Amino acid sequence: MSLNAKDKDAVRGFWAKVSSKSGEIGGDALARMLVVYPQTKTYFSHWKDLSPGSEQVKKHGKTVMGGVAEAVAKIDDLNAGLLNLSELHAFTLRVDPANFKILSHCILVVMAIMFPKDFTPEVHVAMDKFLAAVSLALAEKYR
Ligand code: HNI
Repeated sequence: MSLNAKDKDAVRGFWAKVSSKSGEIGGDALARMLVVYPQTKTYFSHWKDLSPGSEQVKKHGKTVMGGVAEAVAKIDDLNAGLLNLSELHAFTLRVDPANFKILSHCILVVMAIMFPKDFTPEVHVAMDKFLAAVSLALAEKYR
């Protein structure tokens, strides 16, 4: 299930097209996660407003996509590249890794909506594999 050279090219190419909108992608994806999978709200109970479009949702959406940008840059060694983020999510935030799959799904949905032309089946499968690899790398430090 690892990314081959063609997948990596597809991820880099698609990211180059969409990265200037990554804040919006992240905000929408996070908002969908919180609405469609309300069990994910527990991790953000310290926020004032968890509704779609709130300042905190928008800001954190941007932050998360900063992590995705870092992952694109470190696509050849995600475990090393995402080590700090993995430690943070495992030991400090204690996010159940099942939620990485949920957020990845929401990111894919938003990318497909925002970029219907560029989100070809080839890009779809490459981004799906990439986000699965990112999720695996984020869960790397759990045990
Ligand atoms: Ni996540 C903080 C990246 C999935 C809950 N998260 C971050 C930060 C980044 C980040 C970057 C900020 C780190 C820092 O402050 O140094 N998170 C990512 C990425 C993914 C992801 C790239 C997957 C694609 N995080 C998730 C999921 C959850 C989650 C699925 C829970 C459902 N993350 C958090 C929480 C914080 C967080 C909670 C702290 C936010 C805050 O405001 O306290």
